[in-house]
Amino acid sequence: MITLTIDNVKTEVPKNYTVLEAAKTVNIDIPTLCYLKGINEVGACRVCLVEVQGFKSLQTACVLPVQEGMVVRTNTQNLRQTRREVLELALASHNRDCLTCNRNTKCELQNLVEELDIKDVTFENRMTTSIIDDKSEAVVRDKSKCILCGRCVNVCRDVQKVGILDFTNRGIKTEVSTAFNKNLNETPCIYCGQCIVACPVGALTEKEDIDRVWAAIEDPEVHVVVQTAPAVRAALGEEFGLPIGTRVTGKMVAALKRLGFDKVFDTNYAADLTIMEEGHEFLNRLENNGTLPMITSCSPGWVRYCEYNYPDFLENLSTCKSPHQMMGAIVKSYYAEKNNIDPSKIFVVSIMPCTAKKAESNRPELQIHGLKDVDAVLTTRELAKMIKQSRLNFLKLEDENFDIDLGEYSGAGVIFGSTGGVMEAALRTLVDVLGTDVEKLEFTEVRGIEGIKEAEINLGGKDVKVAVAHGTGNASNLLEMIRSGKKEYHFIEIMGCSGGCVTGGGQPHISAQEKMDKDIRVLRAKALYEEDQLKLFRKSHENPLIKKLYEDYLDKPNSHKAHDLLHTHYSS
Ligand code: HC0
Ligand code: SF4
Repeated sequence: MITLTIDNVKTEVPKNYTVLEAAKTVNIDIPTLCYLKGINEVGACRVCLVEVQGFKSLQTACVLPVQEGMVVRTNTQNLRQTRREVLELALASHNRDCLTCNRNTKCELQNLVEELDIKDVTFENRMTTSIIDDKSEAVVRDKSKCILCGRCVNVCRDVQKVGILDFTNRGIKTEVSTAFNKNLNETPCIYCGQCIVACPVGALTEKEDIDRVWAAIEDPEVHVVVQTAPAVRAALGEEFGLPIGTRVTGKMVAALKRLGFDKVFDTNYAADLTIMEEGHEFLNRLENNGTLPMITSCSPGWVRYCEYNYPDFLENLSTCKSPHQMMGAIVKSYYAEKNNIDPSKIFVVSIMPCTAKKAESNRPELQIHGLKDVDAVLTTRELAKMIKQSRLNFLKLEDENFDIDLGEYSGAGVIFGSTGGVMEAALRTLVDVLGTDVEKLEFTEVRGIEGIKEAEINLGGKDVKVAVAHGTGNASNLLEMIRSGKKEYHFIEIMGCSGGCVTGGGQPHISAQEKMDKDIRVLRAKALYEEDQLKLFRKSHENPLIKKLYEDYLDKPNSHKAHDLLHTHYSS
């Protein structure tokens, strides 16, 4: 341990701490801008400057290791003035259309400007017009807002192992760009949106689709059905000031009904359906020498990653459509027929924690009878905007239930939103179907935030090896081990984002300062595991509405009709 003094307060910290981390232990929040814990610790922006006794120059706290007897000052007139100058320089090359910016009131730069009470910028602004790439279906970049912090570069390269973004040019011409300055849609970007989540300002945002959804709602000819992904309920409340990971399922449903959607269904229902289809597909592969390991295919960021980087594993992907696409297909077939509604007059909206789902819904193979399964995808953040536009008092809304037609779901469906959840849901059903270890309900071996998790489960007398990876960087590590023969598995869950959908690219923004001492992956996942415990049915195959769907319409899992509606293929 190391003892040091920060602003006259003595503290003892582990010797691998930085001054920034040490200050936290005595409740001193040194301001930061480029810093993002574990991802971008580079001391580039120089907002975290501190004075250290014995050093002539100011030091950057985020990369400065603690030393025995160190004496640090974090809050002097000199430091406040220097930080102001550093920020003024950043503002001189930042398009300051704050009032109409997507990140207005949620911008880490704006917050610092307010804190340091900057009233004027000494330097001339050389960035007054937007430089926008909005060609992709999911992610929009505005270079005129970029402050060169490097967070997006590092998350894309090191966490996701995609490497679309990097610094180019030198000096005043430095910018973050793609190779050859191409638009994102001309690169192997997987649209995971992790760069959006990392960005402290409005340089990266999702491609919004709110107006098209409002137009559908207001069209009396159109029957508008909305569905919500598992992870949305664990984060939407944050947009209304609730603590991270507060579960707001009932309020979310009430809000959607007030917004004017004709039906409010839950993607969890379709998650249960996915388990029926995917579970049986797995058994089929296992019993008939099919391609193994079978790998889940419900995360479109991961599917794109596989298509671009590991085409030799495409055969391993489950042929199941992702749950929200299955829901769209069921709404435009079974539900439409049952309720005598012309499917061409149905508009399906998915509320997702994910930006890649926007592009997924446009894939030409994800259609039924020439109609898209899903017509529009909005992120959790976009839903919050619609609620705010409607001036609903979200916090005062009384809880309401999903519409019963396609709104019942099991606890297994809920946990899909966290890493390991799809695997656990599948195992709950597989052990029941195969008659082994039927008492086992919670598979904690596949829970948690370790990058790659493994378990061995006895299914009908056979030891089945499963693995779970989250974040495409971890997925890549796992696939490399399989390729080289170091590891062998039967069944694998891969989610494109670290933590699974709860930390998808469309979830509410949390500042880097808050992320320093909270793991939002854990807090939001907890909300889902709590909802699982509250459910009457906790296994997908026990969902009475899913049983009825097979009895009335699909016959049995993987039937001809189920294949037509619920399965797909991939392309390299
Ligand atoms: Fe997910 Fe899903 S769990 S991908 O993360 O499988 O986005 O929440 O909706 O479709 O159900 C996202 C979340 C979903 C789908 C489900 C799956
Ligand atoms: Fe990289 Fe994902 Fe951002 Fe694309 S969306 S640039 S893959 S982090």
